Amino acid sequence: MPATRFMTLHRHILEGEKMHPEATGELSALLSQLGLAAKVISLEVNKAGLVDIIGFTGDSNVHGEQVKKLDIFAHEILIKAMDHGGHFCVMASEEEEDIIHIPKKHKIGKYVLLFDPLDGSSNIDANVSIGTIFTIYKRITPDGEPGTLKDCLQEGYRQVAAGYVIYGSSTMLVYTAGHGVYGFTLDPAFGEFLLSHDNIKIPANGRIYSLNEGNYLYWPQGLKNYIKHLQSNLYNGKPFQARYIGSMVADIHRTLLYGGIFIYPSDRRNEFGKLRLMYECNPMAFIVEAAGGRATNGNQRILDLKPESLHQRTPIYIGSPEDVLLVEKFLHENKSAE
Ligand code: P6P
Repeated sequence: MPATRFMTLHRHILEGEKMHPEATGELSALLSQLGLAAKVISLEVNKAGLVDIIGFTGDSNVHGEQVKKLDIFAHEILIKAMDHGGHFCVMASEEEEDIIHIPKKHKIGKYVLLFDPLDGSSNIDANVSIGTIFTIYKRITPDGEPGTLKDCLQEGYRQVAAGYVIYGSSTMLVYTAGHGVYGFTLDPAFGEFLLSHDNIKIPANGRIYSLNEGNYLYWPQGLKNYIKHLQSNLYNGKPFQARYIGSMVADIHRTLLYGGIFIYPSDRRNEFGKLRLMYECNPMAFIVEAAGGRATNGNQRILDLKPESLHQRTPIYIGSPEDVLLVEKFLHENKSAE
């Protein structure tokens, strides 16, 4: 029986804590709580396709409960699951313009939680994989006080843990607490996340490039040259492969496991690209770097970017280190051509 056969998420987090004396039980508790929220969201996401079939009216279901948009549902589940455990001093969500305060009746903790509750949810009707992305920081304002925006706007290298849940052919939770990247697959029979991908390492390079080529006209010249370079050459004697799901969690999950590069660039229409720094690019960069990969905005390491606002966007080039370094070379060589 493989050693990891019944390594649950909760047990793995506890074991991880034993290896790092500086860790407190708190991180384990809140990561396990996130796993619980993921199970609840997974249940709802997986039956979303049935909404029309089982007679939900779209506004309220057969039980008279209001059927919410899935991303609002996921947002509310995460808040309900995480706001009372006494772990956090403040939270922030892609679905909420401002920071989310911990209700006065709950104990205030020393951590900060930022999340994108359901990234790619516009794909749900086509049954395309979507995901939840989360990141955890330690607060930097005095303990005991309500957390502030300052606690939320920390550079990515200060993350304590980060992870994502991908709701696909199976539901997987991938996380890092800075010491390796671990993937857990939800076993619906047990209702447990079981370790399925131990200590994930991204390949040094890969055959797959992933970006929305529909925006070619607006790309920087260096990126056009890079993609043409890939299309004019072979990878170990075979053509490169273009794969683009249009769901960041799914595209980066594939990149993490198979290698290659995911790109959402700035372009002539969007100076900072589309993806959000604080709760999309930073957590993904933290995970990919922990797996031996690289993540930059074309010039600077994503994790070193100084945040200015909660929902700011950043271009992102992320994946196998050799592939990210190569696209950066093309971008730098053509900087003057912009
Ligand atoms: P485009 C989904 O809407 C999302 O926010 C990310 O998950 C995904 O990577 C990106 O947008 C896709 O954007 O412009 O290619 O449709």
